[in-house]
This record gives sequence, structure tokens and C-alpha cells, in this order.
Amino acid sequence: MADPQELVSALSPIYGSDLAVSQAERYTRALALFCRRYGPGPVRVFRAPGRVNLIGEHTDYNHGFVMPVAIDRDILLLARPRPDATVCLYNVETRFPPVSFPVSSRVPSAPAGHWSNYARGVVQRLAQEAGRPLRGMDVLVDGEAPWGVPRGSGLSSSSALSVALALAFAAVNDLSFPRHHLARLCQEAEWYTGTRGGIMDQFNALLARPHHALFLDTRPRPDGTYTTAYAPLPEAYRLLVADSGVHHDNVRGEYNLRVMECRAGVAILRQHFPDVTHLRDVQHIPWSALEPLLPEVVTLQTLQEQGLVVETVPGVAPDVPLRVRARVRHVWTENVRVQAALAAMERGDMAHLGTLMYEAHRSARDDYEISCAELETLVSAARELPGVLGARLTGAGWGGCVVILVEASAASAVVERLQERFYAVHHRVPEVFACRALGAGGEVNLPEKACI
Ligand code: NG1
Repeated sequence: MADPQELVSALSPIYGSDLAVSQAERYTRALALFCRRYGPGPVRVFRAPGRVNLIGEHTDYNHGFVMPVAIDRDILLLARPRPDATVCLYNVETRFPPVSFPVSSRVPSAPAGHWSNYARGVVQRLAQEAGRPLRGMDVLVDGEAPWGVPRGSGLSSSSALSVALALAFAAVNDLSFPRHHLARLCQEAEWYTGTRGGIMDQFNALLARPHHALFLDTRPRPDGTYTTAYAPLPEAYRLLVADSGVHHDNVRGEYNLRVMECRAGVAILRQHFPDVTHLRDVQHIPWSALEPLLPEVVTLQTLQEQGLVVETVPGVAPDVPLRVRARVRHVWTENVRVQAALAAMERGDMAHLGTLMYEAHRSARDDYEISCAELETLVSAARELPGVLGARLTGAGWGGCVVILVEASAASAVVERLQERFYAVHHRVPEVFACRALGAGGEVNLPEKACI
């Protein structure tokens, strides 16, 4: 086993010197567990962070703008190549039983909702991309609290797992991809699980920078690369994440319905602007000109009867009411807000960033209808507390977390007050924590002795 001091030195540049000691203990435990499970020998270590989205919600699958931050909660993944073409997964959390599957361009799936489907999707997508036989690997996954990414909270634990697994699988097979391309492969890999998600989470896990939010234009350039900018997060401010504790089971259906509503908007607008493929294509047209073209409510069936070609989404019935106008309004105004947020951060105007966050929340609640009572309690309580500049729901919605921008000096008082106020209404104490912006995921180069 490695010298603890060497391990701390290796982890300090990633986690900061104050967190490196606890992280070294976590890594040591994971390495020991790996060797107990799979036997001694060399091990490669990878990590991928979760994220909190500062602003830009439900814009990514419309080729719009987003601004995520990689948080200091990550998935740790240890891997060793196998001589055969089997992937063996072992999770430190025993409620996720070990599982193995073959490397193939058509990997059989586990039952819906099974955690291994994220890994299966990645292995399948990379096998398709490689176009040659690939070897399997023995894997240990560590996403356990307190350092793992909380699951089902809209902090993108699933993408962190997909990205960590993709980094490991590519490395043991000597596959090398530019990071933006790997992000794209991981995005497509997640479709294996049935959600038609965008590229924000995977891209952020692979391209984030410490102390910055990542501004990403999710529309790829013709050569497959993306336009990005890094917006500084000044030391005098903190991001708090408050978990509503609400995790709905039917989020996937609701999420896909929103994707469908946006696609219906595209089909309608294409009658007037033939080149439109995504809502992003009407971003330069004033909202006042777009609004009258969009019905409040319409069904897929009606659109098809009118002869419109609508790209459908699995699981959305033809007679479900689609609230097209409000959904498109959210996406259009949100893109304006994300650009304004980048400009505000570049000039250090955090107060304006806060105002934009409140506006984004209102739009997500009223036009996109993705809020819930617990999220409302958190946002309205935060708004009244001294030192808070802005707050909004973050991630897909219908539960999950709120992100709060706060003056660093007020952070701990805000955490306490928020918990009290939430308790008074919902009779339980929510998890609220300050997070710092870490860098992108990748292989962690540990001292050699650590891996034997
Ligand atoms: P979360 O909150 O992690 O489920 C989802 C999508 C994002 C984005 C947001 C909404 C996936 C993996 N993630 O994030 O791409 O669309 O919702 O802004 O589908």
C-alpha cells in the first residue's frame, strides 16, 4: 500500500489540500477492497465529478446554452483489464449486487432502472465506435456518501458513472478520443437507458475547470467540436446545494414529454422557417414574433393530421396535451439568461447573476412546470436570507436540488436557517452543503505502490 503522505500529495491538486486527507482514506479503502475482490496486481484509478447547473435548464436537447459547475462529489472507479471480453462490476455499496456482462456492440440490458445499464450503454457505444474486438475489465465503483455524487438529486450521478466508466474502458483498450467526442459518445450511451438527455452533464464531467463554471453552447460545430467559455467563480462567494429529498419515479416520462413538446414546437415553427431543426434555430427571432405562431396546447395527433412531420419520443401518446407555447418560451428566454449570466460573471457582477437565477427559477416553475412544493420552500426561504444573491431549482426538476449563490461569509448561517425553515414546513431536515468547483474527470495518477 502507498505511503499515506504520498497519496495525499497526489490527491491535493485535485481536491485541494484540506480535503486530500479524507480523500486519501477513501482511495486507500477502495484500493484494498479492489484487491480483496479481484486479487493483487496493478490497478488504474479514474474519477468523474457530478455537477450542479448554475443556469440553463432543459436547453441542452434544444441545442441551447448551459452553465454547469463540476462539484466536489465524484464517482471513483478502479479498473484492471481482463484477458477475456467480460466486464465485471462491483459496487462498494452492497445494495448494488455485483454484475457482469459481455463486451459487445449489442450488450444485453438489465431490467429497466438497474444501475449497470449506464455501464452497459457505455461499453456498447464504445465497442461500436472502436469497430474491433475489445477486452473486458474488472471494476470497482465507489460513489458512496459523503464523497460520492448523491443519487436521484439532479446532480448527475448517472453521467459521472458513465464518464468514469468510459474513461476506464477506453484506457484499458488503448482507445483515445478527443474529450468533446468522448462526451458525445457518453451522451449517446445514456440513451441506452431510455432517457433522451442532452450533452451537458457528460461534457461538464470531461471538460470542467476548477474555480469556474463552464459555459457550453450545446450546438456542435460542423467539425463536431463545441464553443465553450469558462466563467470565474470568485472566492468571496459560495454555491450551496440544498436537496429537496424528493425523487419522483416518473421523471423519465415527464422529461421525455418535455422533449416531445419542444419537438412539436420545432415542427410548427418549421412551417414558417424551413431550416429549423432545433429550437436554437429561432433564438435570433424576437419572442414577440414567435409567440403568435405557437399554440398554447396541441396534440401530436392534431399536428400529424395537419401533415406536420414531428420527431416523436418513445412513450408519449398521440393524444397527450402538449403545452408548446409556454415550453418554447422557457427555452427561448433561458438561452437569453445564460448568455447574460456569462457576461455578468465575466465582469464580476454576481448580483446580476443572482437576479438571473431567480428569473430562471420562475420560468422553470411557471412555463416549464418542473418545480414542486419542496423546491418552492427552499427557493423562497433562501430569497429572504441575508447574503443570498440568487436561488433556483437545478437539474431536470420535479424534485432534486436547489442551487443557491451566497456570500461566503454568510454561507454557514444560510445553511442553518434554510434547514430550520424547511423543517417548519415539511417536518424533516434537508441536506444542504457548500460545494466547490473542481476540475474535470480523468485518470488519477497515484504513487505506484498504491496499486499493488
Ligand atoms: P439531470 O438533472 O441530471 O437528470 C437532465 C439531463 C440534462 C439536462 C437536464 C435539464 C441527462 C443525463 N441529463 O439532467 O442533459 O437536460 O436534465 O436541464 O439526461
